[in-house]
Amino acid sequence: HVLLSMHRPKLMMVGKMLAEDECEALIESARDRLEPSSVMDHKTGSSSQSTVRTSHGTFFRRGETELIQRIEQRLERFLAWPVDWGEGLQVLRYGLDHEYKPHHDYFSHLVTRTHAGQPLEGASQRVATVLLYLNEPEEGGGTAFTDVHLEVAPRRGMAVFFAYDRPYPTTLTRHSGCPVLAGEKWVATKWLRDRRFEDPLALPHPAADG
Ligand code: PD2
Ligand code: ZN
Repeated sequence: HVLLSMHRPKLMMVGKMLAEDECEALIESARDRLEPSSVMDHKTGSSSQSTVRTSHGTFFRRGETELIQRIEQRLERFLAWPVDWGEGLQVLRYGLDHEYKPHHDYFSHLVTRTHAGQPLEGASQRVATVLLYLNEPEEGGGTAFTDVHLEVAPRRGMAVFFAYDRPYPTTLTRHSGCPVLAGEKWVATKWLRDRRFEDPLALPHPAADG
């Protein structure tokens, strides 16, 4: 159900990516484990809370539940991107006036390269984002692509996919989560990497000798 597709920025809106009951179940599985969202400092790579992003959220491990496995497999088929080249799903709740101010999702070169400009060993880069809308706020809460003056209305089960092949503003992927003006907004984010990504939340592998 591709509803809109464009090249600059590389962006797609897709209807019916999730079923109603999947949206509901994802919200319920996240509700009791939400924490204030944080943002990354592009100079140091460390995360902290900020007025840039006032939502609450939680990360799921890749494949953490049967539902998450099903969603990740669907995204893998649809996007032709391996599950283990993606971060775990993050579920976010925005209450009244909560927002995510304009930003890019890729990491600055400052955190993925050494001072000499060499790639940091093992550091993968984000190259695409999938947003999955889990409900519909009464007012506000759209996702705005500020370079091209496009605003996407959150519709339950709909996905927005956008890709940035380089960590540069010329990808035109600067975007924001607009403030929620009435009701609440639930959304899930999946960030895709340019190579296999070790999930930091992954459970340790059982020892080979048991
Ligand atoms: O919730 C959103 O609409 C939104 C907007 C911008 C989410 C993100 N960025 C994100 O999670 O990166
Ligand atoms: Zn974003």
